[in-house]
Amino acid sequence: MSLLAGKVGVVFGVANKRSIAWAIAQAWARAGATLAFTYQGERLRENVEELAATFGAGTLTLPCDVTRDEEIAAVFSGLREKYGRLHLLLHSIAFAPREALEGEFINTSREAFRIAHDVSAYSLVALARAAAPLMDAGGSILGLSYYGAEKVVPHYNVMGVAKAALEACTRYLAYDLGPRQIRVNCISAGPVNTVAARGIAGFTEMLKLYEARAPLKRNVTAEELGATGLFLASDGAAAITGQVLYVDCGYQIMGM
Ligand code: NAD
Ligand code: 0WE
Repeated sequence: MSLLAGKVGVVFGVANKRSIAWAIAQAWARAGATLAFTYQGERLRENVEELAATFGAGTLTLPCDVTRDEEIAAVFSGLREKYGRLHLLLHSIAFAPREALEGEFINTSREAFRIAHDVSAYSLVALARAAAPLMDAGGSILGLSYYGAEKVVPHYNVMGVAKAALEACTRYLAYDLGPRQIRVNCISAGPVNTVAARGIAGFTEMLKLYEARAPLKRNVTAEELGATGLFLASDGAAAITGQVLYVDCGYQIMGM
């Protein structure tokens, strides 16, 4: 079943094999998509090149720190040169300075607020704008959010505010890009043990809490996020845009 045969995609946010971006990339690639990957900086270059090479030696990998306009521009001119078109874009990127995720939200500095929003929310707008001219046969743009966008999750702090912005950006981008048949959606994932999550104090307890409270009595797997990412990229989701789809074993529906 080659749901994405003939599609070209670009994946932002692979750090290692546990990254949610990697799970979604694998699902896309297995469904027949041709993928390119970006990496945040030299520190992650080897990791990403090695993983990308599992899809063939010719897999395009490009550097992209999303806070740098010139690196974003270089990614899309690289994609234009190699493929001339684009159908899929995955945004699986978030960052806030560590101190902003530790104390109280009220103490968030102007600079931490700016960085969190620049990296985690504005970047979706910048990437969508650069991608759209290449998506001339329509497309699917996918971001990753978290429940802290809609309810207070202690210590998620400014990241929750940035995810609320990401979800609103998803809706406004869906409106702007809809006439070009480019869809924009978010998966709101339950907690997954990745680099971005592992450093968080109390993360193991959070996994246990989800197991106890979620209707499915377990945590979501990376493979399941891949499967939902594939659905949202496929024609099965052709009329779905501007949405935040919870993939969290049902945790979000609970009131108590
Ligand atoms: P991860 O650490 O594997 O991925 C985060 C990625 O963000 C890394 O690849 C990192 O290089 C990239 N990044 C950070 N700053 C960047 C910058 N300036 N430029 C370019 N890239 C940058 O962790 P993950 O858990 O796979 O996170 C991926 C996405 O999923 C994030 O948006 C995160 O908020 C979201 N998410 C994670 C969880 C979870 O529990 N792990 C739950 C819900 C949503
Ligand atoms: O979006 C995230 C985490 C994103 C993240 C992680 C870090 C750790 C290292 C953003 N910035 C940084 N900065 C760093 O210096 N998640 C959804 C995972 C997560 O993070 C939490 C959570 C959950 C869940 C933080 C507090 C509470 C819950």
